[in-house]
Parts: sequence; C-alpha cells; structure tokens
Amino acid sequence: MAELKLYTDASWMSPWSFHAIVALEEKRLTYKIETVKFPIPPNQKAELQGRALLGKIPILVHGDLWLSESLAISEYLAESFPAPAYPRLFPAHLGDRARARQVMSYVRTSLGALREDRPTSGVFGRAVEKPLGDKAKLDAADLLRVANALVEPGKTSMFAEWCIADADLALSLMRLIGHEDPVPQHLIDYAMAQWDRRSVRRYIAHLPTRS
Ligand SMILES: N[C@@H](CCC(=O)N[C@@H](CS)C(=O)NCC(=O)O)C(=O)O
Repeated sequence: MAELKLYTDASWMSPWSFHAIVALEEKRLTYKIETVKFPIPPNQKAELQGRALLGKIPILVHGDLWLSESLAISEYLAESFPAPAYPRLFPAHLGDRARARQVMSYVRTSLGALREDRPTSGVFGRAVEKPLGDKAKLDAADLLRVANALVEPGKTSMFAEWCIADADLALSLMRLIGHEDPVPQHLIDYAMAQWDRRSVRRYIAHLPTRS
C-alpha cells in the first residue's frame, strides 16, 4: 500500500486538520505527519498549490495524489479503506449519511462569527477573554438549535453509530464549552464523549507525530 502522509498545521489548532487526523485515526491507518508553519511561506504555498491544487492545510498525500479540503480527504479515506475491512467514517444509512454531510457542510460554511470569537485555541489551548459579539451570539444560538435537534439527551452520537460528523459537531460545541459559554448539559456530555474517543485523545496529545 502507498504511504499516507498528512500535511497539518504546526500549531495543532486547525479544525480541518483535526477532522482529517480523526478520520485517519478512526480508520486505524498508519500515516506520517508533516507540519507546516503559518503563515505558509510563499514558496511553500506555491509548491503545495502546484501539487494539491489548493494550498491549504490539511493536505493528504497518497501515492501520486495530493488532496486538500478536509471533506474531500475524509470521503477519499472512506472510499479507499471501506467497511467492513476498516471502521466506518460515515453512516451506513443513506439518509443519515446525507444528514452527516449536511452537518459537516454547515459547520464549515456557517458559524463564521462564532469561529472568529471562539477560536480553537480555546479548545486546544488557552481560552480567549472576550465576550461573544452579537453575530457570534446568533451563531451560538443556531448551533445549539441544530445540536439539540440532532442529539437526544443521553446519546453519544447523532445517529445509530459514531460518525466523523460527530467529531465536527463536538468541536463546534467545544468552542462554547471551552470558553464556558452556556451549553445544555446533555450537549456537553455528548461533546465530552467525542473527546474521550481514542482518535480525539491522540489528536490532542499530538500522538500522530510519533507514529
Ligand atoms: N475548507 C478547507 C479549509 C482549509 C483551511 O482554511 N486551512 C487553513 C488552516 S485552518 C490554512 O491552510 N490556512 C493557511 C493559508 O490559507 O495559507 C478545509 O476544510 O480543509
């Protein structure tokens, strides 16, 4: 099998690198990590663009393929290393799978003000001492509405089994939880259940660097 390599941010704060590493870990794949410092120096940016088309982190390298965009990466891993030989990343049920993709799209294309006011440094590092702005408050209310609709009290996954969208939704909730913004207890429990997964624990411990 061709070697797998992931270009990731040297700060370990990128939510999109988090997604790609959790996907690799959940699939129990062996891979190498190449860290990139931000801002990406112009020469390196041009080289990454030349190889991966879009020179943003994360980038997965598998044989001749250089692929950026976290969702493209998890889809590629799901199809290259399919169930049942490898653990699932996406729900088996078609409707649930579509819903999972909807949630992953939502956390990337909405919630911009929340991402701005509640950066992942407050999740993986030190919380920022800044009140939520008005736009971020609206984002937070919408995120909680969506999460409440998808996560039943007492459940640790949106669907019958864990999927990669649970990691994304939990990270969005952790932006609030890490900054001690109000979040219903069952959603805190749901997010903490994701944080207790081996894949997420290995990401937080930066363990992939040692594999
Ligand atoms: N939509 C992309 C976003 C990737 C992205 O924005 N990566 C940022 C780090 S979080 C990056 O590479 N920034 C450096 C740059 O744009 O030069 C994904 O899901 O992977």
